[in-house]
Amino acid sequence: MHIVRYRRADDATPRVGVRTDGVVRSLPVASVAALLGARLADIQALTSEPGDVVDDARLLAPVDGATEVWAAGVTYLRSREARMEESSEADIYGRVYDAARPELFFKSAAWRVVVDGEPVAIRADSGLDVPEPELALVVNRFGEIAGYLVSNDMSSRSIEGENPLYLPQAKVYAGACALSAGIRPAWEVDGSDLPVAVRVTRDGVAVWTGTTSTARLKRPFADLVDYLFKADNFPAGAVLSTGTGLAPALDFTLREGDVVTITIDEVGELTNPVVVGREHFEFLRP
Ligand code: DO4
Ligand code: MG
Repeated sequence: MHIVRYRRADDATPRVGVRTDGVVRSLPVASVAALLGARLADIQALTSEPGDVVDDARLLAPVDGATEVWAAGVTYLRSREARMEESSEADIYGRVYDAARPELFFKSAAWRVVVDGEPVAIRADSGLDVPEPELALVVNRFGEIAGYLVSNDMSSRSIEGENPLYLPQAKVYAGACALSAGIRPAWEVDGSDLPVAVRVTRDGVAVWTGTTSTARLKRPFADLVDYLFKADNFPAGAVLSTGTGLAPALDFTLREGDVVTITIDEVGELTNPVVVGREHFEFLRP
């Protein structure tokens, strides 16, 4: 079962439901943000009794309202290595990998998130660009992990590599944050050892593939959530992308027209075509 946001053919209002074996059913809650304001036990109870079948649902990005997307960095050995190769300041990545405090950064407001099938972007002023395949935690306002999503933390390696203080520009821009459409409830799946796979195709040919497992994540999920909630409140919950364990060699860069597919067993699949520039994202509105 997945928790989804959807829109009906004849109704502009986004709604919340559950999707099981391809069938969407409605839920009596106005938004995912409202759902994430509830305790885990109440979310589980609400989603266990869905209403009518919705036969014309178009799935939307799985977050809304005041729910923010955050991300963790350098949480896998492969990410540490890749950053040390690309950066003018290699040492800081080694230090953060070993430190008690994780790297956490703001990634996206809910309205800026793109979903499966929509484009992801390369910045027009960037020269070296990658998708970052990541498992994302969906956390309620009480810091309980309610579910999981597939996330693509699109990144400019050239901008971050030039100077780590450019990280927000390397990570936060139109089309930089993609999430899979359905939240897989945490009470249905153990996220601690899930295969993660990426495939980038160019003119129908795979130009980069990779696999890893969430078991290689250096930090427990609960530690990442604890640090996120240490000094801030999330009344509409948060999505916390847990970092990438997959990075290509430095001679690979994404190009316009590539298609990125990320699969996490038991959680979902996320496929997005790649475009260049912010003009492709005027369809996103708060
Ligand atoms: O330190 C830069 C960002 C790292 C990141 O996004 C990752 O490891 O996934
Ligand atoms: Mg990342």
